[in-house]
Amino acid sequence: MEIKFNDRPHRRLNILTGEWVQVSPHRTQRPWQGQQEEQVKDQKPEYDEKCYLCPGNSRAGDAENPYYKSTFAFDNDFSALLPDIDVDGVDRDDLLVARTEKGICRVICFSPRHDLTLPEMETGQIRNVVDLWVDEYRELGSKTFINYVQIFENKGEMMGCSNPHPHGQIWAQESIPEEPAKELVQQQSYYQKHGSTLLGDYLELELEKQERVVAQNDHFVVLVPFWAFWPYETLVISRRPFARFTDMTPDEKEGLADIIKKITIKYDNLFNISFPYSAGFHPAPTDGKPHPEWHFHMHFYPPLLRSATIKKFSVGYEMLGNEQRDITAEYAAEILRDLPNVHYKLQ
Ligand code: H2U
Ligand code: ZN
Repeated sequence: MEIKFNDRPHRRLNILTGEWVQVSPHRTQRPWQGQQEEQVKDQKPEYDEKCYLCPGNSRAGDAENPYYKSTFAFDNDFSALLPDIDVDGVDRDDLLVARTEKGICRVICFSPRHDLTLPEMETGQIRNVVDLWVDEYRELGSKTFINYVQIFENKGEMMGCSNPHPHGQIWAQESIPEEPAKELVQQQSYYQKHGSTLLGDYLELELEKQERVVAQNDHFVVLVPFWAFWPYETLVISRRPFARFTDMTPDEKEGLADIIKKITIKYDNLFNISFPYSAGFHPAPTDGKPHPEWHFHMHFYPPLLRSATIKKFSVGYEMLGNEQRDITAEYAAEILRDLPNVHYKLQ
């Protein structure tokens, strides 16, 4: 079953959220310009005395970082969520509705080195980050008031990242946030109907077709989803349908580190820059339910469009009407797939 209207405006269904994306491929008939930036030699030092994440430095308040050698996690000094608040709520005639929300925010340093990013770290070092994510998911998720553990990374100033030191964040909270909540509904209804996971069956189809697959290893596949919204959006799907960070075998943890390295190298090689994105995991909720429907995956949402400086703006029609994209998912996948697997700084 092929799309016969790939040169015409059409809509594609995001099966994970149940929302439609408008695709307008006829607007980009122009060929890929391959526009790459001058290779700017990064001037960042291995250690920055002014960085609040570097080993031994002080942070907001009077907290001080240890001289960590691998990874390091701490409670966010400006946590958006707090664990110790009294439960309260209002509902004024279905018109003014609110309730308190408990949670914990953490910051995760990926490396003591100020000048590295995930694609430039060794797979073994990324594996240490994977192990930390697993530990944090287990520990935070085991608290009775934590029903979802959202692990993510904002990379690059364009994404509002405040510091180049390689780091990510975790927001763990009582409610299941909106995005995973939509995915829960979609995955549950598919599982009830078909008896298999939505992403497992989707992955099988994509592996048959190959046209949207970007890279893979024995345990994970990274592809541009059929319904991608961001120009170079990708989805990392586990081959085995498991639900949680804590379900991963040692080999799968290794595989996750490897696939993260693979896709982030390709991203950096797209414009020969440290490629900005927001990325994060969608594991099953930690609400004590079994979640046989849930299929572990990771999203990469990069904002860049045609060059290192041209950003896709999600405004106008997108704010008021519908998400929309020009280049097709297939086209983006082809570009990413063909990029070198060696980081441009090492080429
Ligand atoms: P970004 O990933 O968006 O750059 O955020 C970094 C986080 O680090 C941010 O949430 C926290 C901020 O609250 N932070 C500390 O916890 N301590 C500090 O001393 C500075 C920043
Ligand atoms: Zn630093």
